[in-house]
Amino acid sequence: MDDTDCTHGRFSPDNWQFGGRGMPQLCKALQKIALIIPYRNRDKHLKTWLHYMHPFLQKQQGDYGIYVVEQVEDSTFNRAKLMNVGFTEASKDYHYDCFIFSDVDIILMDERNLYRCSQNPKHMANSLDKFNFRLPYQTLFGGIVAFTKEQFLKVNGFSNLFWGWGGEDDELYNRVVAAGMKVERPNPNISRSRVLTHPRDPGNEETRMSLHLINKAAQFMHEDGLNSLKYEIVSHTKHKLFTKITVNIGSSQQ
Ligand code: UDH
Ligand code: MN
Repeated sequence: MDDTDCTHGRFSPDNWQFGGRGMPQLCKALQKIALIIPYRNRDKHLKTWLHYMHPFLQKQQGDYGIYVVEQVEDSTFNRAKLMNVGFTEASKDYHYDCFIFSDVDIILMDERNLYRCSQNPKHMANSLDKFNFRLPYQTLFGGIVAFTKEQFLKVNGFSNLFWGWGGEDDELYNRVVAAGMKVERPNPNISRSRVLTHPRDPGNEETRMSLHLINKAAQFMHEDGLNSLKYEIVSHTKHKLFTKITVNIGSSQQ
């Protein structure tokens, strides 16, 4: 996949729709990209992210939509399950064929780093300022990952069972390997990114509860994921710069 048909187009402000959808005017993008952001109570980060990333995506001639998936209050945060909801709901909106799952607090620094999917699932947060632009460990798969629809279906999405901070990204890495794919990464000189600093959020404490599942990815991936996902939509609103999906995903007690 490449975007050579879309590098000379121009992005026009007319080609803009509510719900955070943008598309180039004078060319046809090869990939239709949904950006999925797991979210709760990070208004300042979201504003910053939108401020930097819309122009970034437009300069890259992206045909894209931004989905902020908000977990309703009062249960422990579940980043991975929100990603699965985002994938499922965005797929009902438009024929997206590339899904980029992104934390709200990572801003790419170099426009050559294409927000696009590749032949293999792609880990895009491999060069963060907070880690001195180095990969802290070889199997790191957190922050931002890009999957084609086919790749994401092949791993049955994320596990739904990781409540609280940590582990869901390592489990997804193991799914990718178990499905016979490998992880790609952009050149770290190009993928340099800035991380907005913050303390740990209440309701997202580090958990060891589900960590035993990481090594069982191959065993459970076909029964835990997109095909076992349950949720209730609380609201689905198209704002100017993003589509916000507020969702009740239950709690670890259920
Ligand atoms: N998120 C929210 N709200 C929350 C928790 C998480 O929106 O209450 C989302 C958000 O998109 C965030 C992502 O989930 O970027 C990942 O969560 P995180 O940013 O808390 O994870 P990270 O690994 O931080 O960046 C861990 C805690 C940092 C403590 C640092 C103390 N120096
Ligand atoms: Mn963070």
